[in-house]
Amino acid sequence: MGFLSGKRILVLGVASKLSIASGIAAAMHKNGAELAFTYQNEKLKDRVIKFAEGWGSNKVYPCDVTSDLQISDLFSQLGETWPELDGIVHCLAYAPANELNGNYVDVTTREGFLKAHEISSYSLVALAQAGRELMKNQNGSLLTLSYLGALRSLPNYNVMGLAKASLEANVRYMAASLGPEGTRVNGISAGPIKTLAAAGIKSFRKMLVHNANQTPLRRNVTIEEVGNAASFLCSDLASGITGEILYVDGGFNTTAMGSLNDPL
Ligand code: NAD
Ligand code: 0WE
Repeated sequence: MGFLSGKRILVLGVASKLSIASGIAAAMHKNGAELAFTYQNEKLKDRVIKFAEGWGSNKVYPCDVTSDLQISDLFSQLGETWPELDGIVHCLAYAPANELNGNYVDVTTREGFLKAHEISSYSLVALAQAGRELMKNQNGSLLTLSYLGALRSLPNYNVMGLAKASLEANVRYMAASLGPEGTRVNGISAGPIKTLAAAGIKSFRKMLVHNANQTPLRRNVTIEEVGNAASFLCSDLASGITGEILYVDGGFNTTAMGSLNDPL
């Protein structure tokens, strides 16, 4: 009997075994949750079906969050076998690659700004609306993934930082909206982790080394560690927590000067 047993949780954002969503799914499965999954496009379908199997699930649905139709179909299909839903894990983001490289003011476009905000922030409230009836009055919770670039500037994160700032405000406004019907809304701000989304980023390896050296724990965090915190936030152990951003970053955000013992 795990602390998530009896909980039915929908996980969006599995793309590979390295995905933060995969770390979350593995931890939630271990702690007894029943899981369902979505995939962004046909290219990812078979892979996500295979991963889902490994976590004891045959519930796998398409959902590109830029499509209102796919979002509404997702919850009507899910509702056929799960009349109640206890959690939604939103583990996705996107900005055009060419806007995540270079001087922010130089590289940002209207189109890229809108796309980044649509996929990375608006989608959270869109999913909450569509899933609202299934989640009502059962102490369910929504969880999203953010990054410190929401609050502080750093090289190249650029328009994603603005989208994460919007996402974090979304968490607070949604917590206020959905609190009266018992639904909690939280975020995890994770330290940098090598995933597919990180693979395309110039100098990501260098950032990982710098980050580890400047972090109180002197290392980067893992998707397992994010998974454990996510499991807690979506469980009844966190029944008093909503509107919160929980840092799983080895303490990086709490320091002002990092470490002076930088071997770089
Ligand atoms: P990932 O590449 O494994 O996952 C990103 C996911 O976003 C993929 O599954 C992709 O299919 C999905 N996605 C993109 N556009 C979509 C759309 N239109 N519709 C549906 N899905 C879409 O990378 P990840 O690092 O695991 O990212 C997951 C989340 O974690 C993101 O919100 C990211 O910002 C956040 N995050 C990542 C890090 C890091 O360093 N990797 C740190 C903090 C927060
Ligand atoms: O949120 C993220 C990455 C999100 C992301 C990644 C990509 C790469 C591929 C969003 N959109 C895209 N679009 C693509 O085409 N992180 C927290 C990881 C990350 O990304 C960075 C970072 C860190 C940390 C980009 C620049 C600087 C730092």
